[in-house]
Amino acid sequence: QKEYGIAKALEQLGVKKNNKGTSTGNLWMESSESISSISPVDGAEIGSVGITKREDYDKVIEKAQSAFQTWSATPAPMRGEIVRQFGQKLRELKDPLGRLVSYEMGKSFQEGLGEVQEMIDICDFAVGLSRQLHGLTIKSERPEHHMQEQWHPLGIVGIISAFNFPVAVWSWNTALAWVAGDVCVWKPSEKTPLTGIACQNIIAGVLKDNDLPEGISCLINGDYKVGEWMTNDERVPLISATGSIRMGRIVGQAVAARLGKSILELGGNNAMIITPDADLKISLIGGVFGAVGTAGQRCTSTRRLIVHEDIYDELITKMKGAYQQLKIGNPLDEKNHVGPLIDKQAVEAYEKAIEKAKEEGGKVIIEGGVLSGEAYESGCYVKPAVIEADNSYSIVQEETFAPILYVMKYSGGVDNAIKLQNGVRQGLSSAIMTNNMREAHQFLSGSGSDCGIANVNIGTSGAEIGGAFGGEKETGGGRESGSDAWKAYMRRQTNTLNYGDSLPLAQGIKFDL
Ligand code: UN1
Repeated sequence: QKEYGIAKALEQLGVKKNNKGTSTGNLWMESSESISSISPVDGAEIGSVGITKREDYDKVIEKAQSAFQTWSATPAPMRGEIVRQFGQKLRELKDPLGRLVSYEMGKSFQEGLGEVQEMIDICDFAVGLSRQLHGLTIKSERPEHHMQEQWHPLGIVGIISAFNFPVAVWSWNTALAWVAGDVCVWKPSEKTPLTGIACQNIIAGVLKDNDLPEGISCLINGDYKVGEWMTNDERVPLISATGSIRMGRIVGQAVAARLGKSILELGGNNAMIITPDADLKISLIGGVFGAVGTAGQRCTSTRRLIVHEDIYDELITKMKGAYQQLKIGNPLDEKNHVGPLIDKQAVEAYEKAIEKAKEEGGKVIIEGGVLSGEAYESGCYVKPAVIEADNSYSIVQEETFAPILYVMKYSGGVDNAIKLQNGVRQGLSSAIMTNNMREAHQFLSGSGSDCGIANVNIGTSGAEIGGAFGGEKETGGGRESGSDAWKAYMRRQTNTLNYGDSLPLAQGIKFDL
């Protein structure tokens, strides 16, 4: 079997067979227990990573606290320079890191490279931002007074990330947090721990080259219990968590109980509306990529297609043709479109969801199924499925992280389609395909899509880093990445300054002694 350059990639990234899993910059701590990383591509064990011990977690937090003293006092543009150097290293290591992402997570090599590109892009964004952490000046109601707003570093940012974007989501958080003057402690998904080691090695090298203190970038590993140490820890003022709604509910409540801050980026149930005025060619590409890209394991994956009855049959025929052309197999082989699911548990969830959809009355349009035999030995490869379903089915209301697309018809005006699209508990991404200006604007209006992301003539997945990323309702409300998402990583301070020699009180209150 071809090796696809994995051994060389691991070497270039400094990832060993057995890795210590707890680190503050360049300092790595021993552990007795470990997590092994199994590739869904071929079922092979790629390597292992040590699980963080409680006492080492405390050491990590102490190192982070002490690094924060130095880092927060470093001018923001100089912090930006460190992020620039990190981005430069990512450019140099784009191929091996993209390859490891593909091999450990299972997404196509192209998408692995795309993920590293997102890291590079957010670094560039953050470097510019490091000179633009602007506050407002505000006119005071009092004579000889100035008012202004300043943004100050927060402290330690705890990052809990998911397997599906094992490196990009971390970098969206860290690149902003670092220029903001914060230090970061990262718990990657236990399903993709080796990409975590690779990233920590890269930033640790940059910190060492610049003689910066241990603790600006820390790594911890383990399951939810290790994550819980952070969510319950008052020394960590902000937790940024990406993952399931179930996880987000637990994390959000724990952080709120200690009145900490959180950024939650949870599940989506993203729909694409296709109206009679849609360009069917781009609708098809956008819809199919959205549903099967990353094997349906993006938060932004297209789960539902809401199609006008007038074009329904034509679209379904075209979908059948497109799905027939999909090549499923080793994601490192560039001729394949669809790689494996992350593990066998995910395969089970996929099978159960299809069963459930059938039980509830769903009509299979494109048959799914688990693939076996040569090239599918890992047991994680499945066929993308399309099921005609009703929006009210309980399974349609849930996010199944797999390539299952539910299609449904609408009739009448676009408001009927928007009602269906909004008729779920999640609110991450949404799309309308139309050349009708009225429909497009209605979709983007306040009574249109209720999602954090709403696109016209573009699919639901593949957002650029320049915009704020996140969603409403059970998606958790957090925003990461571009626009002014940086503000969540800083604390706002309002300053009122009196340069006169009397003390007028606000609201005209008189108080003379
Ligand atoms: C995710 O699935 O958690 O918009 C992130 C997209 C990617 C990021 C997805 N840029 O699909």
